[in-house]
Amino acid sequence: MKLDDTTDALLVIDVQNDFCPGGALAVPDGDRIVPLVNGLTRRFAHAVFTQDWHTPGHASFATTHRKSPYDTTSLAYGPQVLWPDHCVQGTRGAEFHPALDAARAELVVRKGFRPGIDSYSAFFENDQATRTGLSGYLRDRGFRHTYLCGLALDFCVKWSALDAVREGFTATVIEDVCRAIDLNGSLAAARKEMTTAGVALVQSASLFAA
Ligand code: VGL
Ligand code: ZN
Repeated sequence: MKLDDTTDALLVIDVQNDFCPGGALAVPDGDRIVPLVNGLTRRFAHAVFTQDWHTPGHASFATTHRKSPYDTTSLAYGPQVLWPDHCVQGTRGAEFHPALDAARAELVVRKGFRPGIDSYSAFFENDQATRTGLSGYLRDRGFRHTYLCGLALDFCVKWSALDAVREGFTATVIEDVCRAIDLNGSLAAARKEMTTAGVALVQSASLFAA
């Protein structure tokens, strides 16, 4: 596979303390990808990072509904998994992992800051209608191909990849530079959904093979 510096953008999804071991919504081995992400940001000419950025008492938090984490509830836009409180604006948990080289980010997209709407995707909030502005940004800059890595593969990375395709970009998920939550088979389901939608799943080594 050959990368093109003018049309290809790396999307680094939610590599934040709360998604790493010790964090509020820790993804198993989430921190293990950090050196690999740093390697990718040096190989790609352009990178956009996302940051899950919730208000206190956010509608996606179980505590807000006096329910248990990982229960499902119904919000105005449909079913919503309820999460432990995580990535609250301005907290340490919401910061990027300290070893992540975020200096290479040309744009940081914050998402999930509307108190009543969750936002897994870097492109649309979970109502599937409210835009983050990322499509317009990528188009304005002439990018056509997105390459995704980060946390979590079966939630924010998946939703971002599906929306990238829906918005007319190609999407390639760099699987070994992701980790999954894997809630009730969500990882296998995510792989299937992405493949069906035309998202490519690759290993990082194949990107740079001669
Ligand atoms: C995420 C659940 C809730 C993610 C964010 O980054 O995958 N998952 N908020
Ligand atoms: Zn979240």
